[in-house]
Amino acid sequence: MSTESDTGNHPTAPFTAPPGPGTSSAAYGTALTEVGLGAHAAEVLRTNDMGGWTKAAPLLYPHQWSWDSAFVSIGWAQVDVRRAMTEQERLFEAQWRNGMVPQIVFNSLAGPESYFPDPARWAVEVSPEAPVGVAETSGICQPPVHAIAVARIWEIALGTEAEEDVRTQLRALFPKLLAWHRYLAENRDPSASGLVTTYHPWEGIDNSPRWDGVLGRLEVGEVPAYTRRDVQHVADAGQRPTDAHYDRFLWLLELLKRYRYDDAVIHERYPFLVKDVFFTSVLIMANRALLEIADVVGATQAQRATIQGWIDRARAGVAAATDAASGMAYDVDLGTEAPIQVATFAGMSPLLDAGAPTVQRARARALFDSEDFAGHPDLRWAMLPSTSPREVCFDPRNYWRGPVWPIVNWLYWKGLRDGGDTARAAALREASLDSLRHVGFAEYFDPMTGEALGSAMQSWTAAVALDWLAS
Ligand code: 9WN
Repeated sequence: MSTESDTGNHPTAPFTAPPGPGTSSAAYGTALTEVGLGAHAAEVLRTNDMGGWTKAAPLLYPHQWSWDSAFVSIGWAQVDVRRAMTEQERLFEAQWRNGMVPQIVFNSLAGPESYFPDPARWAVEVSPEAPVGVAETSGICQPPVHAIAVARIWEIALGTEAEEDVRTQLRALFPKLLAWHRYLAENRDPSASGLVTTYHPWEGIDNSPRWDGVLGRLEVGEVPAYTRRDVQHVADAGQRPTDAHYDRFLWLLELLKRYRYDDAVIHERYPFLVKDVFFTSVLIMANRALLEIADVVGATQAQRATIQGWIDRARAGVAAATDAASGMAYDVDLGTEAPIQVATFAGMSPLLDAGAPTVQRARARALFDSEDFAGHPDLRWAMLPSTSPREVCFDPRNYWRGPVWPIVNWLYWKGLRDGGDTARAAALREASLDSLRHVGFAEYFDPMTGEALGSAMQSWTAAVALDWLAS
C-alpha cells in the first residue's frame, strides 16, 4: 500500500478552493458553473489522492474502498487516463487468491484509529485465500464496478497518445477481472441460481432496509468491545447506521472470521445469505463491459463464451426474482427462501442490464418514474432515492434509508442510456449535475431538501460529476 508521503503527486489546477476535509459540503453558497463544478471535482480527487490510489473520503474513509475506487478511476480518466488505470492496478494487487477483490484495502500507515473495523478485527490471515504479506484487507467484497470503469477508461484513451500504454495495462488486468467475476459467479453462487449471494451489509448498501428482516432474526453473540469511529466524523449520528445495526454488522464479522472466510462453509452455516438483485445486475453490466475489453485484449473464444454464459445465467436469475404483480426485482433471503419486498432503488435493477427482456425493462422504467421513486412530487430533483419515500421506513437523512446517492444514479443513467432510453438518461444526467452544482460532492443528500449529508469531499461523487460533465 502506498505511503502518506506519496500524497499529492498531481499538480493542482488553479481554482477556488473547495470546502476543507470534514466540513459540511452544504456546499458553495451559490450554484457552481459547469467549469467550476469540473474544477472542484478534479480537486477533490487530487486532495484525496494518495499517489496511485485514492481515499474514499478525507476523514471518514481514509483507505481504498473497492467500488469507490472503480468509480474514482472513471473520474481520474477525465484528468489522466494512466492514473485512472493505476487506481485499478493498485486495488487488484490486493486481490485474494480465490479472485475476490476486497471491500477495503487498508493504508497500513494510517493506524488503527483511522477507521473501524481495522485489519486486526478482520484478521483475514485465518483464510488461506487472503493476500497476506501483500496488503491488509477486509474479508468481504463490494459490487463489481471495475470492468465498467476499465471499459470507460479505454473509451477515453482510444485515439490518444496513451492508447497503447492503456492497452498494455488492460492485457495485464483482464485475467484478474476474469478471476474476480468467476469468484462471484461460482463461489458466490454455488447453486448456479444466477444471483450473487451477499454476506454482509458492508458489501455495499450498509443499512438499507433490504437487510432489516435478516438482521432482525440474528441472535447476536459475543462481540469484542469496540469504538465506532464513523460517528466521530459525522456529527449527526442520525445520518449513520444505529448502534444496533453496528452490533449486528460486527457479530457477522465474527462469524465470517470463525468460518475462515470460506465460501463453502459460509453458504452452509452462516445466517446472512441474501441473493442480491442489485449486486447481480451490476455484475451483468460489468460482464457486458468485460466482453468489450475481451475484444481489446484479444481474449479467447472460450473466455468470451464463459462471460456470455455468466450474463445469460444472471439475467435469468434476475428475471426469476422479479415480482410478476409489481414488476419490482426483489432480493431473496436464503434463510426463509422468501423475497424481500421492500421498495428500494434495487427494485429497478433490470434497468442496469441493457440486454434484459424489453417487457421487464419497460416495467422497471415505469416504476423508476412513478411517484414511488424518481417521480415523487416532493423530490427536489427527479433522481432515484435509495429507499422509496412511500416506504414506511423511509428516512430522508439516514444513509441508505432514503437519501439520494449520486453514484447509484450514475449506474441507472448508464443503464438507461445503454438500453436506448436516451431521453430519460439525458434528463437524469441534467438533474444529477444540477443537484451536484447545489449540493457539492457530499456522500449522499436529502432527496426533498437537497441538504448535503454524510462525508464532504466524497471521491466517488466527484468522479461521477466529472464523467457526467464529459458525457
Ligand atoms: C463500510 C466508502 C463506503 C462505501 C459504502 C458505504 C460506506 C462503509 C461505512 O462507505 O460504507 O464499507 O463505514 O459506512 O455504504 O457503499 O463503499 O465510501
